[in-house]
Amino acid sequence: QLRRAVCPGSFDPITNGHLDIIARASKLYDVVHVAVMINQSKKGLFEIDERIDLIRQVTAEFGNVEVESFHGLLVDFCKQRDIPAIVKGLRAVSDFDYELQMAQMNNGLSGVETLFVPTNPTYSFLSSSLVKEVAAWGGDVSHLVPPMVLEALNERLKKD
Ligand code: COD
Repeated sequence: QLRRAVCPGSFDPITNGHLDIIARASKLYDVVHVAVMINQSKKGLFEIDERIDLIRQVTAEFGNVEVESFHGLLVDFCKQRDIPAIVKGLRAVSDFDYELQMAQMNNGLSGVETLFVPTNPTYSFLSSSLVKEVAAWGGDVSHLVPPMVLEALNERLKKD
């Protein structure tokens, strides 16, 4: 049986920090599912399909990453696909409180385990929202996102 894990998130858009965690998970598991979780109360910069498209392109080289969106609870995504493990990056203690709560809630709901991977220190300050804010004001984020994402950001921000 294939060993599966999920890397969930909003990925609006995917950054080098996300990509590092997905790459490391893809070495530990046979299949890594990337779940773009739909949050209707949060209007993103990128449409769900655009996020999926970018993630597919930048993870293609790993060879064992499957990308899809999901509307609902992460534990239901896991149940439907027989995924026993969630892999999350931890940036700093500021992530820990909330991540611990979610891990305990998810485990209590369905028995799914959460595994934390310490972020590459190069990316410990990195988030999609900071990338969007810096890029919107014309700051250089070329070292923080894959080239394809940089292009998509520039294209999107130019239109607004
Ligand atoms: N370095 C390392 N890892 C990183 C970095 C970085 N610089 N940035 C992000 N990450 C990792 C983290 O593990 C993070 O959790 C994940 O990538 C996703 O990040 P974002 O910002 O794209 O996504 P979030 O934080 O908005 O994602 C929250 C979820 C969508 C995972 C969560 O809300 C969820 O599971 N929602 C589904 C509904 C549900 O089940 N709710 C109940 C939860 S108990």
